[in-house]
Amino acid sequence: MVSAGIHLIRENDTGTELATFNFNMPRTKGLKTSKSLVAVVMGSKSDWDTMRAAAETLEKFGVAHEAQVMSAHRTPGLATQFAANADSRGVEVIIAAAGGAAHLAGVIAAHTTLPVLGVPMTSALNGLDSLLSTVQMPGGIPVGTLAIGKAGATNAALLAIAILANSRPELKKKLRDFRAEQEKKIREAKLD
Ligand code: AIR
Repeated sequence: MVSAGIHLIRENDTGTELATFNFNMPRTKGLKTSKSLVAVVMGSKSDWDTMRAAAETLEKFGVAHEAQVMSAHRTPGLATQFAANADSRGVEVIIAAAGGAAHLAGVIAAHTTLPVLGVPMTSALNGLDSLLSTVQMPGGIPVGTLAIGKAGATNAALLAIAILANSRPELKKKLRDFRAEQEKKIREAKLD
């Protein structure tokens, strides 16, 4: 058994397929293959409460994605294997979240040329350790680092969508509509 959660939304010829696999599932066949465009990975199941916001945002935009637990320290082989295989599986953007000594995004980035977006998780040090561990990459191996916590999770998904939207006009339209709706809500906000 592994402590992992996989939440897959796939696009196929007939539309969008959603499959959610429970945590603590038996893993006997190695890495799952899928047509996910965005892969969301996180260092611990305890990060999922925050990273759910990334998955939900991708879901809202109808972007095929998957989510999985892996750790740069606790499952280093899985993290490197995942990163090395992601490109050939059709993944176009990886979102990697971790807290504390947050090395997951950096390790993933070291093993792929796909864009890697890092999300620092809150921690015993309020996420500052996670932020610095994720953002301070040596020149040559970039990690695009977002804000600490839920805002970072949501924005990582929006940034992944923006990257994908460069070659997908329908996604660009959805992003523009989202911004317009957001602006409308704020303009119409009434205070007590
Ligand atoms: N973590 C897991 N492996 C390496 C790191 N840095 C992080 C997780 C989580 C934190 O450690 O990303 O934010 C605490 O994990 P846990 O499993 O103890 O709750």
